[in-house]
Amino acid sequence: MRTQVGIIGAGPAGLLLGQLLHASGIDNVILERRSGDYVLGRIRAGLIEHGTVALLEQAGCADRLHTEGLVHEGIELSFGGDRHRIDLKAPTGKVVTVYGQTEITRDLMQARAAAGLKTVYEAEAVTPFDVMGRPRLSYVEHGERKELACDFIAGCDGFHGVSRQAIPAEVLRAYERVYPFGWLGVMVDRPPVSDELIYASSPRGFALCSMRSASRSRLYIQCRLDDAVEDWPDERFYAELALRLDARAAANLEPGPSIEKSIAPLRSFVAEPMRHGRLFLAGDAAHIVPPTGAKGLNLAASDVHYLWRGLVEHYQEGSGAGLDAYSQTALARVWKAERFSWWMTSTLHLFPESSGFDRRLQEAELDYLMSSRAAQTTLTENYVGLPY
Ligand code: RFL
Ligand code: PHB
Repeated sequence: MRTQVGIIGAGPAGLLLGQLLHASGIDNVILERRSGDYVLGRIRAGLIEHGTVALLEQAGCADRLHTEGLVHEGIELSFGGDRHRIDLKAPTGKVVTVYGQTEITRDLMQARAAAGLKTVYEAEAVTPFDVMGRPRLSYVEHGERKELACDFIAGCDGFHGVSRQAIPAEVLRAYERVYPFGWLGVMVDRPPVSDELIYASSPRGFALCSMRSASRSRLYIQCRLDDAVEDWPDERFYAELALRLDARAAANLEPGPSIEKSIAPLRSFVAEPMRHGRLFLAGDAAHIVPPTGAKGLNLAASDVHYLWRGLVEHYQEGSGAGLDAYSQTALARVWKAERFSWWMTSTLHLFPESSGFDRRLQEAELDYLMSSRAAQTTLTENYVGLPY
């Protein structure tokens, strides 16, 4: 089998790249380790930048997002017993959209199926070969060993994928910070606590009240790294969440039976470079951010934007300039999102080892934020998404 671009991974990065390439007349095949249902069952991101929305439009996959997505013009910060609104639209002219990663994935999968593009689900032992010469992907399908020859390989296989490992250790540099806590997330069919997202910083730790629709909430609390989901029956979760919110938000919280509950550790990670020969990394395969800034999926989308434009330049104009600049261009934006996500995490969470001095600094940071237009502009222009 032969294709122009062999894509590893059918998460949002791989599926979006596939649709954009198809829209530009570039042939591609996706190899995915899991089943389609498994991929759709992973509950993750919920907040989409305007740039990501524009890419989904260009891919022809934004119709449902525009009817069902919730447009938000602000966020709320809860600390010191009060709630404070930060307007996103006034300083930036931009808004964000609440639309689940599961729904984006579903829309992209349906469009891919409708276009008749090839996706091999449950592809085992996917391995890139000869990425400096004539790239190939070997894999096992239904017990049979197969090979896909391609011009380029896009490694969109997430943090635990194989493509980053195909870059030799002497070439790859990794930068990492692991945070001493995780997020416990609960999905529940109850209306949102507020019309906008509430990011709460409290002496008991961080909490976030997000949503998926007018009748479905997505709620998170900071938890210990050694906590297990079984340690957090629903009653304990809601009691702890209420203690971390201002009184008005706590009064609005409607407990209900959780329909999903999971724990995610928090990590910052960047691998450089994002290109090795004809192999290009995109999304979580190259970098991870803690979810506090809502940047992970949106960074995957901006990588895909640069890679898509580079591949279009190569095939339509015979120029390698975009592909040659890919790693540097993508990393410049990645590091700014890393900085912002680290800052949001550091400002809002309770660090087990923090001193009284550290906590006073956090309070001063939040106080400054609410009293300074400049500080709010810095937050908002990063939160709505820096330009591509
Ligand atoms: P994914 O989604 O991990 O997809 C990678 C795909 O590759 C497959 N794969 C392989 N396929 C073949 N062979 C192999 N050897 C393979 N190894 C792996 C996997 O099965 C999978 O299908 O990476 P991608 O596409 O780069 O997308 C990244 C996003 O999923 C991620 O950044 C976001 O979910 C992060 N994130 C958020 N991002 C936002 O922009 N806004 C948010 O509000 C937001 N909230 C979140 C989040 C992540 C969270 N968790 C659980 C980490 C909230 C949470 C709690
Ligand atoms: C979510 O809705 O899952 C979500 C929203 C904002 C974040 C993180 C997660 O910062």
